[in-house]
Amino acid sequence: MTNWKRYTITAALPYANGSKHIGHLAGAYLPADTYVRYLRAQKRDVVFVCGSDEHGTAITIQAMQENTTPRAIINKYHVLIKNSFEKLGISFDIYHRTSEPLHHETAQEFFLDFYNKGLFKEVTSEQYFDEEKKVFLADRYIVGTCPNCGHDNAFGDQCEKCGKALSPNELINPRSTLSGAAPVLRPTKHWYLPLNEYEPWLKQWLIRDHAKDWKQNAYGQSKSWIDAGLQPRAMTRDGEWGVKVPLPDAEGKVLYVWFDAPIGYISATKQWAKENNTRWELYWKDSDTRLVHFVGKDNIVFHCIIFPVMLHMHGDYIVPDNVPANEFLNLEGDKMSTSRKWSVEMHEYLETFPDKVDELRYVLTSIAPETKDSEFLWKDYQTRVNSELVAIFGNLVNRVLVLTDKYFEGKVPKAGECSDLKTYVTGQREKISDALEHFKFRDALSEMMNIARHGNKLLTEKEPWKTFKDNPEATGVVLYDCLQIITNLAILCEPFLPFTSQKLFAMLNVDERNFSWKDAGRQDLMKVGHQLGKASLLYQKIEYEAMDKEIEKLQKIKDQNSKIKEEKAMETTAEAKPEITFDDFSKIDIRVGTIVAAEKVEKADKLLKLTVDLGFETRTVVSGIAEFFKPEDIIGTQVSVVANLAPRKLRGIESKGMILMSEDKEGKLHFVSPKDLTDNGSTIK
Ligand code: B3M
Ligand code: ZN
Repeated sequence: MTNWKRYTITAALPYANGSKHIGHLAGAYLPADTYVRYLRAQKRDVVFVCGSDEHGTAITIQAMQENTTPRAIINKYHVLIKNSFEKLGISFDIYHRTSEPLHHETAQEFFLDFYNKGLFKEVTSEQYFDEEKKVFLADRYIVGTCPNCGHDNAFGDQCEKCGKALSPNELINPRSTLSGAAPVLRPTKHWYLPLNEYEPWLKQWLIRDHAKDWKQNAYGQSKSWIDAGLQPRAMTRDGEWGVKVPLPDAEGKVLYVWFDAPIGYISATKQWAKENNTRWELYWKDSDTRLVHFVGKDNIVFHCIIFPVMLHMHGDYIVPDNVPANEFLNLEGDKMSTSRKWSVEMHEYLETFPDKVDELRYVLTSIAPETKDSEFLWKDYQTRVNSELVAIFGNLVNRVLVLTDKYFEGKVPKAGECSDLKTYVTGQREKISDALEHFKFRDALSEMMNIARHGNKLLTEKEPWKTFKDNPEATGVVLYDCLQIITNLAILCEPFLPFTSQKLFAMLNVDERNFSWKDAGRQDLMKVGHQLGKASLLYQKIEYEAMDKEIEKLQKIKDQNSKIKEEKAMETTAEAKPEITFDDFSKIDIRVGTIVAAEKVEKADKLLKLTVDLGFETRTVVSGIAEFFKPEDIIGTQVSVVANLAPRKLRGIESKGMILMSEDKEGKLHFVSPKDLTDNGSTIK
């Protein structure tokens, strides 16, 4: 169906426990905003909702760790994130909060609806409880020894060392990450959503009806979940922070954050409807409404399986017609991560480049991770701004306005007889519309830019500045056409570049409200004789220095992160490792060598730089043993060296090989040496 009467557009509710980066922006908020602006430009009936996701174990734990309250955390980040979105031109109709009473009521109403219909499964099971902190522990907050590989910091849901999926009661010697104490098992009751019972419905709705119109990631991920068989999933948690379970015997229980958060879209719509004197039900319960969820790929199952099942179970609601999920945006060769500081946070970008919002929107749409992960590189950002926005779009607008000012005192000159521009621009409008309808934002943007390219080509070919002396009318005809082109651009660029569009309309001295999407293509948008406004540059070039600064900032973070990693790698742990084959073992070339020189590495407490005679050659080896040995005491010691270890740089020194050490219970290191003196270079096997 394409004749939708109205649209409910959602963008994933950001967790209000930290700032958000440009990867989040590119993943959900920017494409959602572009789509919504496109719908509004056609005067379609649309509501665009978002808000803070303010519950969840993560926020509770963070508050505990930072010695503050969940409330303090969410109040801080709600404002920060909301302001950043506003400045970035993300035009939500409402930015709500899941801590609002209206949301709590709405989420509880859903819960009670299912409860009263007897749809939940009540299950009592034993779960780990931290007696010191008085909380039940989510799987991630329990660590212990992996039963599979012996790693002694395996998480309750997975061992990161051997990759095995675990449940907390499989861990040997479990400990709480909150208090360090051994948790105890306690029985606790929860309410489960029997997802398995909705498999037939999901198969029909998703696998049969949406195989063609959904993006591969959303469809593929959901299908493989369904194919693997669905399990009942607990919709409640033990805890204080969240929406209270609205039952008399549910003291100390709250709704699971992924139960209440998507309902946040509904409560946001309710609040908006209240403020705008309309009925929220039209946007959630009328089958003529198109519901679309914009999310990143990590949110797919919640929006394609769990929430649709909830809407379906309730019965009165529509289900999403599409979930245009994006992949991830990486940064300069690495996964973006706020906690590792490897990111460009939205508010940081705005602080550094406050007047370059459309520039960011442009670049992020050009490289949008629509079908696979993509990469943000500062140099690429600069190139795209300078050689596309400045050199193509900005340059066209500037030339046209300056020339019109020069030859016609800024008044729209007379038109020529006929021009085939109308067909061209109308065609482009249709291409852009079609791409946007199919959530192909990159394609849509590049078709928009083609119009600007077309305008530049016209100017270059016709050279109106050359004809003016002998044939001013010819000059006028070209400029007339170009003025129509840039007016069309002002309309068609708006979904992508709203600030540019506004500025351009002001330079053209017209009210943008007089134009809608369907006007694009017309060649009489600028009337003959109309007085244009004052021209100014749409964009400024980005200088190399600004980019170097950003790259340097990241380099510093990279150095810090690798230092932390290095130090971690130096900490030897006493754990059993998984079995290896004889072939694996025989790949290691262990040799006897003698330390012939040793010195401390500057500014590194743990490192010694050793020169080791291996018989066949003398090598430099950097070793993390400085806490245990004085350089002068170890010269002449025969040691075992892993001789074929790939060289690596430690504090700028290339280390070729590794000295074998044994670590005792106190963590003290001892050389592993041959019992009797032997030849340097002897193999150990
Ligand atoms: N807050 C997860 C996230 O930020 C979550 C989205 C909720 S959408 C209903 O990735
Ligand atoms: Zn393991």
